[in-house]
Amino acid sequence: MERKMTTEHTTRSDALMERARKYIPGGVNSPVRSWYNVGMTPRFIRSGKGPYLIDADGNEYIDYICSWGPMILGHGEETIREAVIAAAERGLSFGAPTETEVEIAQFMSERIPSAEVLRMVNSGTEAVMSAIRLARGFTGRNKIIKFAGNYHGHSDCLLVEAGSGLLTAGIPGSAGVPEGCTADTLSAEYNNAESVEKLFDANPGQIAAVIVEPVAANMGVVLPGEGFLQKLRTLCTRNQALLIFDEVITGFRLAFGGAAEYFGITPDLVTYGKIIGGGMPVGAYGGRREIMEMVSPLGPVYQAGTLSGNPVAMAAGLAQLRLLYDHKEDYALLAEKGEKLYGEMDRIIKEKGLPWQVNHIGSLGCIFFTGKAVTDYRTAKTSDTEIFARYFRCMLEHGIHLAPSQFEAMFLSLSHTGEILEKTLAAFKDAMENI
Ligand code: KE4
Repeated sequence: MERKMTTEHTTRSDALMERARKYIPGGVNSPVRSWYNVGMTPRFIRSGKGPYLIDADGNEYIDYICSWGPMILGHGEETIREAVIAAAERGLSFGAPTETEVEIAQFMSERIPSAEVLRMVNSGTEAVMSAIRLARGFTGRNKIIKFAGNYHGHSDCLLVEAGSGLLTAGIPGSAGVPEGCTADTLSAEYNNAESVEKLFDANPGQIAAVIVEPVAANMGVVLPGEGFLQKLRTLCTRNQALLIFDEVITGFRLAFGGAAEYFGITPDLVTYGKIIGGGMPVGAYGGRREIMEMVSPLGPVYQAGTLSGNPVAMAAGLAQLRLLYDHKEDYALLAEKGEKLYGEMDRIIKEKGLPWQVNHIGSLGCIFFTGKAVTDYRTAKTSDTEIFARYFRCMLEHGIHLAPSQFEAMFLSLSHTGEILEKTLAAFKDAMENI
């Protein structure tokens, strides 16, 4: 398709962005969509189908954001669409329990060992915020350990050396968060279990939980080193603290049972988002019954939400989870696609004698423009974000829609065929020769 865009801006996206900036901060409803750090106007998307997005000017892109993870089956999946329409025809929201909420909770509980009981919320942020409050309520302790470069949504106490949009903007925290909110948040080094042990030793009997992205995907993609997650499991058990797996990205992506299944580690609490909503706003947190029964109305840990368990959102999420469960062999297919795409990217880099790094696992991956192996926040930050911006712009010229930040992931879907991957690799090869 002939590309109808200027070297700098697409006409309608440009006009829409100018209008948007009048009414929405930075013209976007989530900072990382602003494309500020790559110096371009974001493409306003009109529609999506499979691996493709169509922008406001009718340009077509191969999409590797996939709504930041939810669209693991590709855009516009028919079964999910039909489920949403059928649910919407019965009404959008009742503020009362519905059968679909029971169905999705039972479906997940019966298949996810670490989520015997679950509570639905409306975002990953809400899921993590609630899980932290629950861990504190259950243990009677206040301190939590998180990892530099991990991002768990934007609740106050977790905006400490966070990843994703904060790392993109080069800010470790946020204005408006009083010191009191983060005073009990301790920051450890990803892939350094000793840094966690030291915090436990320095704060005996005070740490409620350790929260971790079992595969970090908000400082770019950083894999857990051999034994790292197991050591966290051991340290939490030894210190009567809860291990929280933030599986908002990895949940139902690395395996149907997420990173917990993939690495064979059982967390005490798990948080979900993205894929469990099938593209609709859904988050959830879950754990064993004795912990989850601390949550209101049963217990003293309060948490609530007007649209939690929204029937239309539940229908979308349940439809997607059922498809993933019924075709679990597709996880091997996703991994094959990942191996082909990211493995070939790595081969091209090496063939050209470039120092860049490709980290990947399953359908998640990313390129770091640094010569250092990227294993944590410190090494991720050695990446050259200017080269990333040039890479991003070159791939966009080839019609490849990437996350607009060095510190995000590429998301593959089942709809990314071999031909799509070949086109992407051809664009990547050109980018490696010309940025
Ligand atoms: P949401 O509140 O954005 O649904 O989820 C927060 C969250 C929690 N935990 C993890 C591991 C996450 O990755 C996220 C959100 N992910 C980012 C992408 N890196 C969302 C994109 C955005 O902020 O627009």
